[in-house]
Amino acid sequence: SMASKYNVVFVLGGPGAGKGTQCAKIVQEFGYVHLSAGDLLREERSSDGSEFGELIEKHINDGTIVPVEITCSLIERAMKASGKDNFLIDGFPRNQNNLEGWESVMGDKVNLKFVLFFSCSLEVCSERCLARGAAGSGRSDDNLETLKKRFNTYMTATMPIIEHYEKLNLVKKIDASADPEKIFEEVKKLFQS
Ligand code: UP5
Ligand code: MG
Repeated sequence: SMASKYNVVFVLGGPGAGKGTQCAKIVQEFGYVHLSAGDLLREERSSDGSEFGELIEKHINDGTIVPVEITCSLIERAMKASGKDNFLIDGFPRNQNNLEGWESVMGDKVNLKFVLFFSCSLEVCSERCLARGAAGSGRSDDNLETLKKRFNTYMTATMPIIEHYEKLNLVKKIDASADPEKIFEEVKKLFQS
C-alpha cells in the first residue's frame, strides 16, 4: 500500500543553486531526512577500502555523472539506515541513466511527491561556488575549470530530466537568486500545502 512507501522529494538545480542550504532549512522546519547524492558520493570516495573511490573522484573532478548503480545503492542504504519515511533527495536524478536506474530499483518502493527545482542563472551559481571554494570548502570541483564542466552536464543531461518531470506536472520551480531566507519563504509554502 501507499502507506508503506517512502515519500520522496527530489531537489534539483544547477551547481551552487542552493539545494543543500534550502534542504537544511526544510529538515529543521518539516522533519525530512536530507540525503545529498553528492555528499554520499564524497563520503564513499573517502571511505577506507571503497572499490569505487577512484571512479567517483574522476567523475566529480570532470563534472560528469557517476553510474547509477553506485549512487542508487548509496541512497537506498541511507534511506534504510535512517529508519524514516520522508526524504529530500538532493542532486539526483541528474541524467537519463540515473532516472532509469532509480525507476527500476526504487520505482515501486517510493511515492514521488514532487520535484523541487531551484532555478538560478549560471552567473549567480558560479559566483557562489567560486566564493565557497575561495573560502576553503575543500571541494575539488569548486574551481572555474570544473565548474564549466558541471554546468555543461547540468544543461545537457539534467535539464532534460527536469523537463521529463515537468511533463508529468511534478515540478515546483523556485527562483533561487534571492537571499536564503527569502527563498525559504517560498519553499515553505510548498511543504505546507
Ligand atoms: N548559498 C546558498 N544559497 C545562497 C543564496 N540564496 N544566496 C547567496 N549564497 C547562497 O550553496 C552553494 C554556496 O552558495 C554555499 O557557499 C552557500 O552558502 C551559498 P549550496 O547550498 O551548497 O548549493 P548546492 O546547490 O547544494 O550546490 P552544490 O555545489 O552542492 O551543487 P552540485 O549539484 O554541483 O553538487 P553535488 O554535490 O550535488 O554534486 C557534485 C558532483 O557529484 C557532480 O558534479 C557529479 O560529478 C557528482 N554526482 C553524481 O555523479 N551523481 C549524483 O547523483 C550526484 C552528484
Ligand atoms: Mg549540495
